[in-house]
Amino acid sequence: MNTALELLEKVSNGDMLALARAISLVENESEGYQDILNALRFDRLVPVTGITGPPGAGKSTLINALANHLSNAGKKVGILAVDPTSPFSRGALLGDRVRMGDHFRNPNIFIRSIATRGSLGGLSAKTLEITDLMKQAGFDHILIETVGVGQSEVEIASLADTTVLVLVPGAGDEVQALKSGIMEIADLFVVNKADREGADAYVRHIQEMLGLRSVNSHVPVLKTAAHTASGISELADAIDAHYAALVPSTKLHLLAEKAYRLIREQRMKDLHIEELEQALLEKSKSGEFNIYRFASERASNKKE
Ligand SMILES: Nc1nc2c(ncn2[C@@H]2O[C@H](COP(=O)(O)OP(=O)(O)OP(=O)(O)O)[C@@H](O)[C@H]2O)c(=O)[nH]1
Ligand SMILES: [Mg+2]
Repeated sequence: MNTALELLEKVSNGDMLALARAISLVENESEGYQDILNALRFDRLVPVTGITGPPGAGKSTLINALANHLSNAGKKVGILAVDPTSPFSRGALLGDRVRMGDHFRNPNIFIRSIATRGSLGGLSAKTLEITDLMKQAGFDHILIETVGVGQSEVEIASLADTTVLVLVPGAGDEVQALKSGIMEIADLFVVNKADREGADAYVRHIQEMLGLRSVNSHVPVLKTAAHTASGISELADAIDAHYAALVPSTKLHLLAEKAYRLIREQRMKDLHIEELEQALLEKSKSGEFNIYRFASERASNKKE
């Protein structure tokens, strides 16, 4: 057996050090990473919950409280924080550890930060793969934190079984968050920092907005104060209920979206604008040149 597969074996035995190493291997596409992915098993169902929302909404604090709650109920929890800052900046990692600090010595909770693709946030290119890898390690629940900027909320929705949108009463980002299309993809709304003024009015506001849309007018809107764990057990119950109610057609759709993304990535792998420029340099000068024929030939991999 090669070393990558030996590593996966250790992951499957619940070795957290091996899991950390395997995640790095996949994140960096190091030798053997494809072997690991190809050997993953999908026979054990592990609920994946994505927690998204504007910067500072309290996502990490909420995940911290939720993980505590699950751990107290005897569950093992894997947390993946998709951090907009670089993996090479130790500050970011430490920052997350400080905020999720309670769990440092809790053997039931594993925390890992991975970098996003771009400096503006969004998901890491390998979030899907790393989530599936984490599923091998015997967790009962996986929680993923992403900052809700641009496309990332929509991406997380295709990756998580349950997508939770965390908002804060009176925050400047609220209108933007509500407009950005996330209303349609959130399975649960959380109004966090409910210890602040205006929480009830804000809950009503969200409910009204949801009521205007027939697609998801039934979506629960919960209130939490994550820093004191208030409302966390209700949130955990709502997540469980959503997961339990997932119908086979929704699961199939989620799976198809994942497959679509993976196939698209593989197809795009050899496509680079610089290389196209090189290839076009001579060709485009010829009177015979036709960009549609060129593109079709390229797409079917017939490089002349
Ligand atoms: N008053 C109050 N403060 C809270 C609550 N939840 C979180 N906070 C505080 O809000 C600040 C931001 O919390 P985080 O959990 O780091 O927020 P985040 O959404 O993870 O932030 P980013 O990852 O930077 O986007 C921290 O100072 C928390 O202590 C809450 O329910 N009430
Ligand atoms: Mg955070």
